Amino acid sequence: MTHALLQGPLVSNGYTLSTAPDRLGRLEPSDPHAPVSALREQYRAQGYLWLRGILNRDDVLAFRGRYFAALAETGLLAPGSDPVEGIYSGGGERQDLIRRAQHEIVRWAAYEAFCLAPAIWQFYEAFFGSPVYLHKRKLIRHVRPGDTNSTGAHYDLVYLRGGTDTVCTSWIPLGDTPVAMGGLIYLENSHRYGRQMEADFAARNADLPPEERMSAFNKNMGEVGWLTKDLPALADKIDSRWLIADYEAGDMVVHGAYTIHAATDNVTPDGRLRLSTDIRYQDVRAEIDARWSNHWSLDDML
Ligand SMILES: O=C(O)CCC(=O)C(=O)O
Repeated sequence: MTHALLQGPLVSNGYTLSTAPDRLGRLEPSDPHAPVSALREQYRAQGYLWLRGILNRDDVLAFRGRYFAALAETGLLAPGSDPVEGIYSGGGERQDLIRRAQHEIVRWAAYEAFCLAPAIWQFYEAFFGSPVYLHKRKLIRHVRPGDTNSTGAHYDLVYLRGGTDTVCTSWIPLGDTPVAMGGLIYLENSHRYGRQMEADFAARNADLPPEERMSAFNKNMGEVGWLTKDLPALADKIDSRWLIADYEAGDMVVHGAYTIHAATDNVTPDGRLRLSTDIRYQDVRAEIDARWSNHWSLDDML
């Protein structure tokens, strides 16, 4: 696969990210084979780990091919193209068929097996120092080139308040995902700020009935649980940098429940769809958010 280099500005939901060195930086890579004590320390300091090459590249690419092959009848892919490339048709795809296929894909044994790759659960088992639980609710998403809707700034505990705040998210690029394809970006050192924000929300949510209190969609929360779509303003507000990365198939980033992250638009000129999955792991003995015990569906309100 080729790497499309970034040729223009980085944009998210219509907001252009500043390229000033105090507003934009690069993710720090980690060696998945480093001693676990060093990885824990790096995670504690940074709020994330970018584990380069933790997964077998060929397995990841095979899964990318399998996903797009399953969408072959939807009109998403350029006619005659190889599913593993994931080249966008340019329009006219059937959203109803895509949704139906995605509901099926999150139930595939092959997807479950991918999420349970020994490299992943063994990493977490060492990292947590305990047996590991994988949440049943798992998300897989493709992003079309030219789509101007990207994930807004948020931290994950907003959606997982019914369980432990030591839960970790694995974001796995399913295919090479250079910056131009709009991979996940992190707000540097934001896990401390996220913790503070959650304490503020908890105070404001205190009078709500229990179910509403933990909802990402209650009256005190922003649009779909996001803090904002205006990524540059948030970086200014907390005087921080958005961290970007050229991800490769085989990489996995791990982030904590308070680490603020978002995504940028897929502006790759080569027409490739960004594909990724985001899935959650935790210590099996810690509190589990029961709302995540079902497969993802469009209307699950989480
Ligand atoms: O892939 C994305 O655009 C968002 C993923 C995300 O928010 C997460 O991994 O928690």
